[in-house]
Amino acid sequence: MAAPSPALLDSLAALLGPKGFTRDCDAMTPWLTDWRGRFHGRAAALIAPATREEVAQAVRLCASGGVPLVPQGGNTSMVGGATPDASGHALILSLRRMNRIRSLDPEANLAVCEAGVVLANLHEAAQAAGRRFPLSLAAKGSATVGGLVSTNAGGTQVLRFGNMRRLVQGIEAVLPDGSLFDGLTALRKDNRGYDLTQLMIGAEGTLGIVTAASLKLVPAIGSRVVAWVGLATPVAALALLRQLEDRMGGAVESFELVPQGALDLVLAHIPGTRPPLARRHEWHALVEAAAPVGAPSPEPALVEALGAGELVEDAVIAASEAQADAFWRLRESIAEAEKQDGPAVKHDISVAVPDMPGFLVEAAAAVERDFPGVRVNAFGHLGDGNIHFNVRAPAGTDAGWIEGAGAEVSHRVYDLVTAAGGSISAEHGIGQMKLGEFARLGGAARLAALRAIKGALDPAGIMNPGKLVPPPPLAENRR
Ligand code: 2HG
Ligand code: ZN
Repeated sequence: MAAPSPALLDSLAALLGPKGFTRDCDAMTPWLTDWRGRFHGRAAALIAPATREEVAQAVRLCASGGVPLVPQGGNTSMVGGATPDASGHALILSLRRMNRIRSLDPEANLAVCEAGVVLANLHEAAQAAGRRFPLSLAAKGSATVGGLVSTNAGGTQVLRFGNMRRLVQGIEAVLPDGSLFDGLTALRKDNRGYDLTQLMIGAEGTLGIVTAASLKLVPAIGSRVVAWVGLATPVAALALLRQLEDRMGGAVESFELVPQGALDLVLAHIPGTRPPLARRHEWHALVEAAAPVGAPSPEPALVEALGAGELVEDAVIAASEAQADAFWRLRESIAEAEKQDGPAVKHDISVAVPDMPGFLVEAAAAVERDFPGVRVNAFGHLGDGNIHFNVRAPAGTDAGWIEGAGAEVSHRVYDLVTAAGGSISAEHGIGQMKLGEFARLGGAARLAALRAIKGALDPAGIMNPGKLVPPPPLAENRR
C-alpha cells in the first residue's frame, strides 16, 4: 500500500480545512497509541471530516492513490483495532467531528446519530426525551457510535437488550470506493438481499467507514435497584441469576461477575472506592433490575429473591443512587485497575452460558498450574457466557512479558476456549491483537468467507489494513 503523495495530502488539506487536516506531531500523538498503551503506530496525517460528503470525497481521494485509512472514534479499542501500523503510510480518519444527533424520535423509538456521537451524550439525549439507549460500557464517556457499531459492542446490559447487532436499525456508510450506502431506514421489514447493515456491524472498519447509525430506543427507567452480592462459586452465581430471572423475568438487566481478586485490584488502585460488604467472598455479583415509568419498583422482588435459598452468602442493596453508582464504579473500574497494576494478557472469550462456571474454574486452574506465578483475573458478563479471562503477569514482571510468556499463556487460553466450543472474541473484536490466533483457530470456511467479502468490497485493501481479516496462508498467496 502506498504512502500518500504530497499532491494527495494537499488535496485533502484543501478539502477538509485546518480543523479537518493535520500533520502536526503533537496533535497526532494521542491517536497513534491504543488506550492500553500496547500498540503504537505512525500516520502520514490525521483527517477529521465534518460531513458524510467530506468522508466520501476523502475516501475517493485515498482510493485513487491506494492510500490506507484507519477509522477512529474514541480510541478505546482493547485489541489495537484503531491503531495504524508502523509504516507511516496510513491516514487516521477520525469521526470525532461528526458528533451530531441528527434526530431523536420518541414516537418511532429511534435516534439517528453520527459516528462521532459519544455514548454518554446519547444516553443523556435519550433520557431527556423520556427514552433510553440500552447499551452501556465502562468507556461510555469516550466510546463513539461508529466504534460501537464497527465492533458490535456489548457491555453490561446485553443480558436484557442484546448487543449492537440487535440495537442498530440501519446505518449510513462510505464504502471503499467512496460511494455512499444509505441504510438509515426506518423500515422494520426489508428483504432486499444481503443485509449490508449487519455486514458492516462488527466489520471493524475493514469494509468501509460508518458515518451514522439509526439506533433503537427503549422506555426510560422509572425505578432501578442495584445489589452487590457475595457468593462462593461461579456455579452459585449462575444459579442465582436463573433464580432471579424466574422470579423477576426481564426486569434483571445486568448480572456482572466479580472475583475477590478483581475487587482487591480496584480497591488498591482507584481512589475513593470501598468494599460493599463487610466480609471477603471468593466471588461477587453486581445485579441491577429496573422497571419503566409507572411500573412497580423491582426492589421488593429483588430483596425477596436474594433472601431466599442458600446461594447468597451476603448481599447489600444500594440505599441511594449515589451508592448504586459507587457499586457500578467498582465494576467498571476493573479494566483501569488491572492496567495500573501491571502487565496482563486479556482474553475476551465466550462459551455456552451453562458451561461458563465450569470452564472458568477449570481453565483458571490449568493456566495457573502451567504458568507458575500468573494470576487469573476472570470477570464480567456471566449471563451472556462472556468472561474477560485476563491473566496477570507474575508479580514484578515488566511489560516485555506480554509478547513473550504472555503470548504462550494466550495460546493456551485460546486452545482451552476452542476445545470448549467457545469464541476467542466475544466482545472486543479481533483488531490486530488477535489476528494470529484468529488465523490459527478461526476455521477454514469462516476465514475464506471473510477474505472473500473483504476482497469483493475492498479489493485494494485500503480499509483498516492489518485488522480482523488474517492474510491468506503463504501457499495460497503464491498461487
Ligand atoms: C469490561 O467489561 C470491558 O469491563 C473491559 O469489556 C474488559 O478489561 C477488560 O478486559
Ligand atoms: Zn466487557
